[in-house]
Amino acid sequence: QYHDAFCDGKTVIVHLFEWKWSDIAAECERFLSAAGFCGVQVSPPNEHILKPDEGYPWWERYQPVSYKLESRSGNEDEFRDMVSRCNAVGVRIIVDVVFNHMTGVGQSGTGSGGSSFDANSLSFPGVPYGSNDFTPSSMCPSSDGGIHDYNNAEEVRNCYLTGLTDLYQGEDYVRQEIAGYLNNLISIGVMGFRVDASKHMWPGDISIIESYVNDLSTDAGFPSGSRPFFYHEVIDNGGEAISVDEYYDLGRVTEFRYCHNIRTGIYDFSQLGAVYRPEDGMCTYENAFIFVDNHDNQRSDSSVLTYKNGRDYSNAVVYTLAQDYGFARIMSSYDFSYSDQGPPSDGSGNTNDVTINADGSCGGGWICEHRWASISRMPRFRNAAGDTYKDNWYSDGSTVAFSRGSNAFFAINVDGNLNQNFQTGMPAGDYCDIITNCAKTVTVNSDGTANIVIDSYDDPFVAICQGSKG
Ligand code: LM2
Ligand code: CA
Repeated sequence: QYHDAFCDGKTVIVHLFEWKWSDIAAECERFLSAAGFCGVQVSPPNEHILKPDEGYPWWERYQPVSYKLESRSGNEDEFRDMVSRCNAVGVRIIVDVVFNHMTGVGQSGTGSGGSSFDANSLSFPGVPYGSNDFTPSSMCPSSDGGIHDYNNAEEVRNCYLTGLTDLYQGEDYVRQEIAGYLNNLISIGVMGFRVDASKHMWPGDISIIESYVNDLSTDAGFPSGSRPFFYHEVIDNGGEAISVDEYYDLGRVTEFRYCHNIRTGIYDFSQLGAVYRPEDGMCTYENAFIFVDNHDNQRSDSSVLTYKNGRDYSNAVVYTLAQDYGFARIMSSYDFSYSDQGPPSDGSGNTNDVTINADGSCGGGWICEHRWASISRMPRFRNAAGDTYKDNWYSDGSTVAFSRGSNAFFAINVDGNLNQNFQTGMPAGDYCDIITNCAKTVTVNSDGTANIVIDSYDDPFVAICQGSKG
């Protein structure tokens, strides 16, 4: 319950950060469906603040004004069109939902959907929320009402996160309003939710909200009785009051330690086998939600790999999709030179269309990591590997190789110069290497061994799987 995506065995999602609904609909049809993607995480679709004086920063979207579907990515009609067109080609929509808070204190005016609001009087008539719907200051232990002490769970959950007016999910009216927003999205046909700032909400309150949420829409093609797929954003690097395991009953949980461990492994292959460290309290296999970087840490944490790292980054994403731990999300970014910078736009806050070049790459400032050649082919591998575990593990410091049950085999080599026999665990036959789009063939012998050649430094992998037989 809540832990599974309903994607006919497809297992990889992509975050099309700040894309417009019209572009996402087109991307489902022209690329994601054929590439084997399960779904898309979309930016918050609800009404948000506008900050023209600060150049329309991306984080406007994390300051809700109402639950009207009117945002920088498009209006409600465009959102509905996206959901139905993506569903029609078997690509599901997962919505980033922000309900720990509304706007920051001091903000007032009119939101992206035309609703007025005034955070000073805790007035959000577009929902409507009023002053009784925010966490009473008596429940926040810090002297100024903000969160400072991450060793105090009451403070983390009852005080204001960077000055954002904190909704009181302990109150039934607030739970009903939040569930109403989620149910509206479900009725439109989405598959699930990325819950923003779950660390800052009580698991017991989230559990009640989830219990108010309907099953997925059978009109949208989901099996009757399917529960929405939830994953919760909980930043737990160890050593704080709040840990990921408190959220296991509520869905999957983001595992930020994976971001650091995969970077360590890419720079030191002897560490690649240890991207999951249970001794650190990392999410279990069934609960983990993993990614190489996300929209926050790609701009705030220099100890994660991002698109700016080029080949090291694609190595990290490809390895992430090959290995067996966690439910995986690919980040798809726009280029930025400073952390607040919004998406490519016309300067009046209107986001530009995504441009697709003749060679399939993106232009106009859109990075489209999910279209990088080697990355784009790996959903097919991960889907074929299914829920099999790593087997036939081989590591010598410059090469790591493993099978996924008898479904798939993967090798990565640090110097792009490998010619060696491996046990692949797979049935005999000729398989096409999906990384080279079948330019290379791997012959698996009757004893499961195969000669593996890697001679590319740019794409230093071999990946074969069931269904890639030549
Ligand atoms: C998240 N997960 O828990 C999001 O992934 C993250 O992107 C959000 O922060 C955060 N929680 C709140 O939803 C971003 C951004 C912040 C920004 C907030 C709200 O990283 O910098 O804060 O969204 O827009 C901004 C200002 C900050 C100000 C605050 C309130 O940067 O200086 O604090 O608004 O006005 C006074
Ligand atoms: Ca809170």
